[in-house]
Amino acid sequence: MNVKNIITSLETKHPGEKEYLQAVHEVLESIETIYNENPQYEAAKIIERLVEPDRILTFRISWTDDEGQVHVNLGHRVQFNNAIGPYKGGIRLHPSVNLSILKFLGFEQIFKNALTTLPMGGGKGGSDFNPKGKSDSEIMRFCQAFMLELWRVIGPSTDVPAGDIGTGGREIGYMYGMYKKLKLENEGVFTGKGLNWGGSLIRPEATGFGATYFTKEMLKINNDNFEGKTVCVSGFGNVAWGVALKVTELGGKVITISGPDGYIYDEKGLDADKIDYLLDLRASNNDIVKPYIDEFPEAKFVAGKKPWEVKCDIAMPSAIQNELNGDDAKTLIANGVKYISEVSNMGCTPEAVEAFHNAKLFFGPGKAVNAGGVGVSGLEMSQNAMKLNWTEEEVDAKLHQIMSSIHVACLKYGKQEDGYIDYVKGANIAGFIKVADAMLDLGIT
Ligand code: 2IT
Repeated sequence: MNVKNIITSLETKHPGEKEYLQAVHEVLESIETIYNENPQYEAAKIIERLVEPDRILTFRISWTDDEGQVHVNLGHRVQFNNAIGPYKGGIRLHPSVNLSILKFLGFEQIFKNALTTLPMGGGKGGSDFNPKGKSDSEIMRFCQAFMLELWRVIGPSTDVPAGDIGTGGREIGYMYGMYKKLKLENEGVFTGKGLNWGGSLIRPEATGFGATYFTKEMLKINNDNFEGKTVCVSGFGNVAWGVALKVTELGGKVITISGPDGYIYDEKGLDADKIDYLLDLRASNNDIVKPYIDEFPEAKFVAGKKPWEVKCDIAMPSAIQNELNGDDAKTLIANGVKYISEVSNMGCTPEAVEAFHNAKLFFGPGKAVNAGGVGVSGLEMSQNAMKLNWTEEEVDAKLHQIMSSIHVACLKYGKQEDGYIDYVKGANIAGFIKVADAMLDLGIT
């Protein structure tokens, strides 16, 4: 394999799909050596088959707002690879959504899902619909219209969607309600369901909790822990909330959160009351963080900026792709950051990752760090298939197990000769080998 040639040919075939090309480039760079050492991969054209989705469904969604105005959005489902299990991945509802973003997310999902140890392939879907500021009934009408197309291509053994940015428990409810109406089955396609109708305990917290468990492992191999560490978190959605809860519980001090309006710096750190307040703020369907300082005047609001200028021991980007760039990385490094746990999917730009690697810092990539979310989705599927529910303790213990096994896999394939752990390489190689070997076993399809 020649990475440059493959990327050049993909650029010609898919011009302008920059996030997708970025994600593919990162994985190919990591696996190049191992790929070329194993000629059976090249012989079966594993890379050429892996970088193109199995199929993509694109569809129009028409819905009516509360004033009777008609709106049209675009929806997609990228079914990327199902070598090791049904396509699995969330649905993103955000005005920035386009095919490049969903293809990058679907591609990442293949390796992430392989790392969980559970039998799940990779997929992703979404729409450029903006849920912010919409009424409950507008959200319901949109979700139902979205499902009128999507239901045909999903199913418990085919493709199992879930939440992502803009899609939480409420949206999953409306989508799953319509799916059941159309399909006349109740086998639990969709994860992130409500507890009363097939959901799993710990699923809402799973991404943030899992990310914190993974970071705990990164600290542990350095004989370190969260106690007294300052942690900069971005975002304040479902994922950032889970991170804040668990980091605080483990003795870390979460000193920032952020929204599109800017960031909050709370020197004292978040506590249970502040985290509860954040939940209410989010539930008010408003993604701005400034109101926090009205409630907790000792904190500061910094308008229009990201929190990476704040001095911290650990940085945990938990908002959206490419939210931490090369300059941010330099600032964090100059301020003495020691660990970077990428909780968002591809939250750091390639320049940022390179800067962290050059400084020999511990950088956990999203597909390892945030795999707890889809990991517990896999556990939700297991519970649905067995038609029983595990307790909170059982699910949390399994989540722990999943995250530490991902950490072990990263060490196995990421440990360099000088002892430095390249978690990016580790995660990419471990995920790739599992999927590639499955593809070899399954023949040319
Ligand atoms: O990025 C992700 O891993 C998710 N949004 C969760 C996917 C899932 O199927 O639970």
